[in-house]
Amino acid sequence: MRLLYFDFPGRGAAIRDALRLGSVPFEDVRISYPDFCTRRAAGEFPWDTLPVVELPDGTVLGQSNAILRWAGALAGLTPPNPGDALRVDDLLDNIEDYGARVSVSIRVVDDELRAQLRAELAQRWLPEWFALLERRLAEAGHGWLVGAALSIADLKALHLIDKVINGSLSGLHTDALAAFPTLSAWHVRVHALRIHRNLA
Ligand SMILES: N[C@@H](CCC(=O)N[C@@H](CS)C(=O)NCC(=O)O)C(=O)O
Repeated sequence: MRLLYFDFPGRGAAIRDALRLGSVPFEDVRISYPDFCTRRAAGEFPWDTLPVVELPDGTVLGQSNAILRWAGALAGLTPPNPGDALRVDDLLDNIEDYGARVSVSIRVVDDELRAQLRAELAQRWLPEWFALLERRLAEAGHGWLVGAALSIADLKALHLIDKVINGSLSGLHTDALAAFPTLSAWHVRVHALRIHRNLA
């Protein structure tokens, strides 16, 4: 089986993590943007976007949350009971919503508008999102976003949070989690698990 994505974390990182944590064999194919454009023009990708997964039976699919759920099922990182599986899905869609706000601020070409969008993210959207995640962690009560174990929701949230606090996006602050102690502790916990499993 092959996973096709760009050579950066983006929407690929949680899928790669899930497959690796579950010791699921896969080929981690990294595609350059020019190569993507050529292959997209040739109609190679089902939705003209990445990530894409190619299964051994020839099935080719490409929606990141669908692929992540499938990877989670193979890896044992989706909860078995329907209520918790719903909670995971709820979070995956929520993370896409906040990710879209971040993506807009990356794609925009006007510097002034970018600075304005980043200020809104830093002052409003990210603190709001972090507070919501803190509440989810408190409700779940076991140190993970859903249930009593790490799930694909933790992995997807981790990679978007890392993107907004790693200092690569101007106007967003590396200490943005400091006001959220439960989320900060979770962030350390998920990274510790990744390091322990040689993912970092
Ligand atoms: N809803 C899709 C969105 C996929 C998507 O927008 N992928 C981006 C990379 S994260 C892409 O392929 N961008 C290339 C482009 O639009 O030129 C999913 O979740 O997989």
